[in-house]
Amino acid sequence: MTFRFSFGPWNIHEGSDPFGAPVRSSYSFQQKLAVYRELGFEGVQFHDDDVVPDIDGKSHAEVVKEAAAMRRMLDEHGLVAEILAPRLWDNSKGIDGGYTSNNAQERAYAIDRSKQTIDIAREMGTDRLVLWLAREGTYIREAKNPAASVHYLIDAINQMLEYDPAIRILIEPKPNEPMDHAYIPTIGHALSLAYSTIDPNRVGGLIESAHCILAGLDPSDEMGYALALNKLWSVHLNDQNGLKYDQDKAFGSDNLRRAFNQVRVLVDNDYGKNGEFIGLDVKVMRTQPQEISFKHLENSKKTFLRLADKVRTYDREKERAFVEARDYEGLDAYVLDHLMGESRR
Ligand code: 3MF
Ligand code: MG
Ligand code: MG
Repeated sequence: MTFRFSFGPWNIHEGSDPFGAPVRSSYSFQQKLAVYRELGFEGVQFHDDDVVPDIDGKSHAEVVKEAAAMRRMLDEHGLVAEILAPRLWDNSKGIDGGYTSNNAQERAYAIDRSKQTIDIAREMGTDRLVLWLAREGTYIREAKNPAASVHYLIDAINQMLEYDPAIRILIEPKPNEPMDHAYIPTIGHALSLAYSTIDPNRVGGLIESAHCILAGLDPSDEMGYALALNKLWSVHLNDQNGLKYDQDKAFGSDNLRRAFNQVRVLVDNDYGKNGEFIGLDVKVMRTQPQEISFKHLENSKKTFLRLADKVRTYDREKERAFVEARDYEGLDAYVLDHLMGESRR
């Protein structure tokens, strides 16, 4: 099995956090594109305004022209666009959530901007629109009507599906941050939303490891749930040390066994057979000097490939025998030995 890897340009960043300004100077977009190939990545994940800066106020013709120019730039680098995501959370009109805002004009803006993102996706040659529902939730429960909000979300997705008969929508769930509580915290929530739309076949999910961990859930079981329903259309592999701020650590850097199980469920279920990418959503540590600030990408990819090898060489017969005897202690020890590359004396 060969894997196609992707990441978003935001994964190469200047190191600012809520408590401190940037610590590294910026790489230009061209420099970032050059890094993709060097590190063995083929897919680029985009926000709408990565492709069309200052998108508000630009005409349809301008948006399409700029998207076409970006596509040519990707072609020159031998890269493809994997996904497009409307960056609604960064806009003053999305301050209280776009699709679920109490304000009808803000809801309309969110839908219009999503349609514009679909135009960009079409021009860039991808049918995958990602909705990270960042601010679709509340800081205090009384601020919005949770049942009405679900209907607003379904209505918004329906309008996107109607707008382009070829577009597919990937919902990226996250339980909290930036909001106190999000309305679509898990893949189960995301998929029940999918089945409530006018075309469930075109609505699926993107699962980020860290978001599952923040919900107190295991990423491999969440992935298994979506895979069973043929709804896992992209992933944001990364890692997270418990229930704290969203860390986006390098894949496997916190819990190697949890990472092994994610690779296992992906490989066992033939993830990638329809061209799905192994996507990363990782942030390098703030301490890294600029010239070595790509290591988190390199390390995550290497860890994935090494774990894929561990999945390939994992002894299924042994597993079957342990399971049959219900010797889960034996199975546990075998998995640890296998991951550590040694056998127990
Ligand atoms: C959230 C996402 C992205 C964010 C990105 C930048 C598609 O987990 O994956 O949305 O924009 O993380 O902060
Ligand atoms: Mg994250
Ligand atoms: Mg993500």
